Amino acid sequence: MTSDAPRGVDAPPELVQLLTPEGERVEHPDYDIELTDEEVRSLYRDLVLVRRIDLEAVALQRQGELGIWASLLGQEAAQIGSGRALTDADMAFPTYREHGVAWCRDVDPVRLLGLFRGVNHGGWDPAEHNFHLYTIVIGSQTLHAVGYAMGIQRDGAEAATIAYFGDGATSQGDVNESFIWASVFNAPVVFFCQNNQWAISEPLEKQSKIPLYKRASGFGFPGVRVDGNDVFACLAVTRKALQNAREGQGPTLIEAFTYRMGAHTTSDDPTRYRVADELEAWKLKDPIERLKAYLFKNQLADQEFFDKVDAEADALGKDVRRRCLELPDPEPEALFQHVYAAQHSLLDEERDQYLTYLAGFER
Ligand SMILES: Cc1ncc(C[n+]2csc(CCOP(=O)(O)OP(=O)(O)O)c2C)c(N)n1
Ligand SMILES: [Mg+2]
Repeated sequence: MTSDAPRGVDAPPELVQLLTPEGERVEHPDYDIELTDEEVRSLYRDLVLVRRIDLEAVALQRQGELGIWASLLGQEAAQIGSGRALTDADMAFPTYREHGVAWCRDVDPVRLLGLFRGVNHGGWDPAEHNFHLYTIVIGSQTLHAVGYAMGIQRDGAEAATIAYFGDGATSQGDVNESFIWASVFNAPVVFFCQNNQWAISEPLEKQSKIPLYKRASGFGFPGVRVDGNDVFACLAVTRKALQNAREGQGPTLIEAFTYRMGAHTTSDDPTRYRVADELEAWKLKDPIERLKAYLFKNQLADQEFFDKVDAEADALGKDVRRRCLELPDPEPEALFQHVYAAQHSLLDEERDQYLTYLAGFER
């Protein structure tokens, strides 16, 4: 990276890329991907629809309908590419920004909104979707993913787990401990780090002196850096890492080199700590635009197709908004449910006390 280039923009030579920002298909000696035209169009549709869900959620927050929202803007390819690499049997452990992966796991977007609206504590059954609940405590889900991976390893399952986390999370003890456990127990886990260059207002250079993917070698497993705005490369690299994990070759660290184009969350104002040039430079690497250019150039899709996807996105946005506003408020006693698998006398007592207290007010 030259010193005057905006942060993270110059593609480092070791980056796995199969689709350039201009929409040109390129070869890579270690990674290739065979996709039908229909599959490529389907990836495009995924990218557009998750961006639309995200946009609607930001608008809902601005209108006071959500408490907060963590936007995935710019990270769609990293999430759809890796999410579509998973089999039904694989288990994903997300942070709070993995709306694109949730989409791939068939979690209704309104369920995500329920969490940010404060009407539930999770909103979906992880076992039903093989998609764990969102985790706000930075990095802790990597330990859960490794524990789960060690479990399925002992079951002899043909499956792997994938742990999502950010660049900032790599500085957490939990993440480093999970790397050690995964390494020495050869756990079938893929660590998928979305390096979006920022941890709220902390830039990447405050997390690491070396590229993040290189950390893996110190723990004894392979690390690879992929263009996180290239859905083909993210799919190919994650597929291979998951397959290696399922075949008993242990963990891989994937660093998806991308950029958080929005604010950290709707509570954040990135103009306070980063320059506009940086965002402008990354807009040229937009994950959706490059796939659109590829589809156009290769005559895999026409204007009618793009219009249809846009219309579908608008309808989805409307539907998500309507159903979000219709989400019922939970009963106060819901707070005490699902705390433990079995009933607990102390909780029962606390719930009764709370309900007696509430009964003292007019409702
Ligand atoms: C253990 C812990 N420490 C601090 C925080 C506050 N916090 C929330 S998000 C965040 C930054 C995370 O950055 P990164 O891992 O790069 O993920 P990104 O939000 O960029 O996707 C921090 C410090 C937290 N949630 N958990
Ligand atoms: Mg980050």
